Amino acid sequence: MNKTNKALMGTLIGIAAVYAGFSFVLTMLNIYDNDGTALRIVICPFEPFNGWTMPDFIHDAYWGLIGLYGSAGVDGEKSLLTILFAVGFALVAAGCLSKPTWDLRGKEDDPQEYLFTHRPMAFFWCLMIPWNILTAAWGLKKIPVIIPIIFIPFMLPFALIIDMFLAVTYIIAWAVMSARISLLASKDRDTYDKDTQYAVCPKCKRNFYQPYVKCRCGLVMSYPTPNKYGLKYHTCNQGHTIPSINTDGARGRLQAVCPYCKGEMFTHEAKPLVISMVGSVGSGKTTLMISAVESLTALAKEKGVVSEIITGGISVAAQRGKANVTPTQAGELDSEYFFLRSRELPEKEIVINDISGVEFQPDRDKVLFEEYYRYNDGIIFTVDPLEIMALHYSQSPTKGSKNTPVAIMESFYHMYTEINGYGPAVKSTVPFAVVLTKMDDPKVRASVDAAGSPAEFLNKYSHKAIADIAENAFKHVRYFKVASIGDNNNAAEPFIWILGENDQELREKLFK
Ligand SMILES: Nc1nc2c(ncn2[C@@H]2O[C@H](COP(=O)(O)OP(=O)(O)OP(=O)(O)O)[C@@H](O)[C@H]2O)c(=O)[nH]1
Ligand SMILES: [Mg+2]
Ligand SMILES: [Zn+2]
Ligand SMILES: [Zn+2]
Repeated sequence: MNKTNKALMGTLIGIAAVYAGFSFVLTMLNIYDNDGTALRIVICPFEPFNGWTMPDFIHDAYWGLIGLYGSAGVDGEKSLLTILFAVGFALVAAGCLSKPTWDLRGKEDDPQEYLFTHRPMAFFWCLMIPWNILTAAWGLKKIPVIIPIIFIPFMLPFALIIDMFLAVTYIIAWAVMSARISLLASKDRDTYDKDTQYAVCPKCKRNFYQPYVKCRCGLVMSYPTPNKYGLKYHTCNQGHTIPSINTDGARGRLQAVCPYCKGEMFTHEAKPLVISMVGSVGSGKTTLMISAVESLTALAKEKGVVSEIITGGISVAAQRGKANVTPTQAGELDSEYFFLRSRELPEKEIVINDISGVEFQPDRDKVLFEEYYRYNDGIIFTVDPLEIMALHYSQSPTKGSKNTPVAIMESFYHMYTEINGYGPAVKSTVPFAVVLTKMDDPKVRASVDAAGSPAEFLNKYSHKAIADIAENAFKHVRYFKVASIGDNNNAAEPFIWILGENDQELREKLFK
C-alpha cells in the first residue's frame, strides 16, 4: 500500500469512522434513555439537534425490519438490542479494516497498485467499504456469508453513516487527485516529448513512445507516469515503490522492457539517435564503429560531457582490441548503444546498428530489415578501397558476384526504398555517409589521393554506381576518407556529421 493511498484512505475512513462511532454512542444512549421515538436517532444522529425527523416510511420500514420497534422498554430486550447493535457496529468496523478495503492491487497485465480514488469502479468500491465484511466472507468460504447477512439490519445505521461521509469526501478527494494527476501528467508529457520523444529497442529495433518497466521483484508493468496508479510514485503489486516522474533521472534509470520483443534495455529517457552501418564483408564497419565511439567519448570528456557505454561491443575492452576485430557473426543483430549527458544537455542515446556484411547480400532473407531501416537518423556505407581496386583490376568471375560493394548497395537500396515506401523520385532526407576506410594504409591513401576526391576514386575504379545510387536515393550524401586504426584515426568524422545534422544541441555542445 503506497503512502498516498494510506493518507487518502486513512483520512476518508477516519472521518467516517468518527461519525459512525458518534452514531453508535447515541444509539446506545437512546436504547437506555428513551421512549422509543428517539430510536430514529440510530439512523440520524443529528436528529435531536436540528429537529428534523426521519420520513415515516423509512422509520417504519427500518423498525419493521428489525421487528423490535417499541419493544425495547424491557431491560432484557434493551440488553439484546445493545448486543445486536454492538455486533453490527463491530462487523462494519471489521469490514472497514478487512482486506477487500485495502487491496488496491492492479490486474495481472499491469501489476501495480491503483490510487484509491482511481481504481476501476472506485466510487462503488468506496461505498462498499463498510459492507466489506460481506465481500470478505464471500471470498473466505470458511465463514459463511449468511452470518453477516443476518446482521445487515444492525450494520445498516452505521454503514449508512459511513457511506454518507465517504461519498462526500470521496468526491472531493477524487476531484483533487484528478486535478493533480492531469497537471503533473501534462508537465511530464511535455518534458518527455521535448527531451526524449521515443524509445528504440536495441534488440528488435522497433520504436515506441515509452517502454514497459520491470520492478526489482520481476513484475513488468506499464511505464510509470502520473496517472490512475499514482502521482510521483507508483507501487508494484508486491509493494515496491518506483518513481513516476523523472526527477534527477530516476525513472529513466529503471530497467526498461521492450513492449514488442520483451527484451531488456535502458532508455535513460534520452533522445535516441540511430545510425546504421552498411557495407560488404570486411569493409571496416565494426572497426569504424568502435574507433568512432572511442573518439566521441574522448571528445565528450573534453567538453565536460559524461559518456556511459552500455553494450560490450563498443566497451573500453573492445576499443583496446579494435585493431583486431573478428568478423561480425551473421545473425548477430543486437545494436550497440551509449549515452551522453551533461548538466546543460538533456541526455542523448546513440544507437549503432552494426551487422555482418553477409546480411546485406542479395540472397539473404530480408525480413529482419523490415524494422531495421524504418527508424534511422543516419546511414554509414563503408567501402574498402582495396576491394574496389582489386575488383577493378580483376578479370575473375567475382566481378559479377553478388557480394561486391555495388551489389550490396543495390540490395540495400531496394530494401530501404521498399520498407519506407519511397517511389523512384523520392529522396530520403536521412544523412548518408559514403566512407572510404583503411586510409592509414599507405597504399590506399596514395591511390585515393591520386584520384582526387572519394567520389572521383569510385569513378576511376569503375564503382561510380555506388555514388549514383546514394545520390539518387538520399538528399544529403557526404563522402569521407577515414582511418579507423592508428594514432591519427578520424573514424568519428562521419558520426559527427550525422549527429550534428540531427541534433542542434549536440552540435553546439560537442562539435563546435
Ligand atoms: N589498416 C586498417 N585496417 C582496417 C581498418 N578498418 C578495418 N580494418 C581491418 O579490416 C578487417 C575487417 O574489418 P571489420 O571492421 O571487421 O569489417 P566489417 O565491415 O565489420 O566486416 P563484417 O563484420 O564481416 O561485415 C579487419 O581485419 C580490420 O582490422 C582501417 O581503418 N585501417
Ligand atoms: Mg563487423
Ligand atoms: Zn524489442
Ligand atoms: Zn516489485
